[in-house]
Amino acid sequence: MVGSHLFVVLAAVLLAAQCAAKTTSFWPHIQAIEARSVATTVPDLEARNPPLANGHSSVKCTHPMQRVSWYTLTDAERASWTSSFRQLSKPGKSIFIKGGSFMDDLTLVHIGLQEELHYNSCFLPCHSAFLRAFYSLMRVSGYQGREAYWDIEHDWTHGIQNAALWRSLGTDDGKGGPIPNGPFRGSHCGLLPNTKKPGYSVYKPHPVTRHFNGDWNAKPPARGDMYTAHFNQSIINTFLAAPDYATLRRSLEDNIHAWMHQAIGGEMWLFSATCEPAFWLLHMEIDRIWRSWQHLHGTYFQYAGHRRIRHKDGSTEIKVASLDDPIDFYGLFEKVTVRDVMHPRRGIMCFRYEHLYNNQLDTGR
Ligand SMILES: [Cu+2]
Repeated sequence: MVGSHLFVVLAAVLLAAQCAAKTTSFWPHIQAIEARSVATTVPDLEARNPPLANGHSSVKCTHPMQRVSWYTLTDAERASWTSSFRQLSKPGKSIFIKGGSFMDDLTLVHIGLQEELHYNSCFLPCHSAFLRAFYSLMRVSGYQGREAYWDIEHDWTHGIQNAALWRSLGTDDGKGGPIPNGPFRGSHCGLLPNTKKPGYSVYKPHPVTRHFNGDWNAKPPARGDMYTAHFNQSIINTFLAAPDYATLRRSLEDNIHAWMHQAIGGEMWLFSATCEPAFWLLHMEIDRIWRSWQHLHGTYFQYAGHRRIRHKDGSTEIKVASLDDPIDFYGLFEKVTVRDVMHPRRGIMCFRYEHLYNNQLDTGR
């Protein structure tokens, strides 16, 4: 038990350190805000049928997009997902970077907004909006299938390292090098985070790397079980039992999120993880756990904690999080507020999960 706590702490510390060394001094301030905001959580009643921000007219979600397990996709859908992802990563179509790819645009956003997207309340809704941006670009790149998540419950019995997913996405090479096999063999990523200037990207096309491992401390990292032992029904139950949004967000981000980023390793451990196909499947799984929690607790608009903003002059500001906080991906994607992505079938969202955790069906309007 102590060991696993240590893992959580270590995971948090390492990822936070990677985000920005400067944040350390904020922790007491952040804790004060988190403590305060739990008590001021917006009850769902008040947030029901909320008006949309920025003059979006209320559009009815009549045909929700199906979100299914990667293993439920048909062979044709998986093949289409793969070729569209490769299409998306082809240079030439970038909105932000001359000669870059759509994937570079997504990576630029993920690196640029690293502090807005991680280790604060927006982690869940911001990545939900980010998934929507990804699938919009996937469709522009030819994808016509259903959206997919990696249901880790399918794989924890036999070991994450043995997951059938790696037959679809390829494995690692055991040394932390480029993807050695499968349809993503030799895939390239356009950008890398500038390690000296958080939020800044360097245009440096390089092969997407992986380094599957199951121990933070082993040097060199050994494949091990990719933390399989930590994923089971009881950890899911812990997530689902979170008493409030802030607690849920913290435990999802520190636990399954950080551990799986670490277990896949290589590119996945950088803010350019967007180039790793598993990133999108993992993040939809995290979204599915959040949506399972919302459904179980009957609360779609519960949102609390702190918001982190990095200003142009390099200073960072911490505020109390609100449903009115903007989500702005530099204009790559419509500018919305957190409120617009809180409900799976309201605001700009329109999807339904094939299965939610705790044997729930994603019912309701
Ligand atoms: Cu992220």
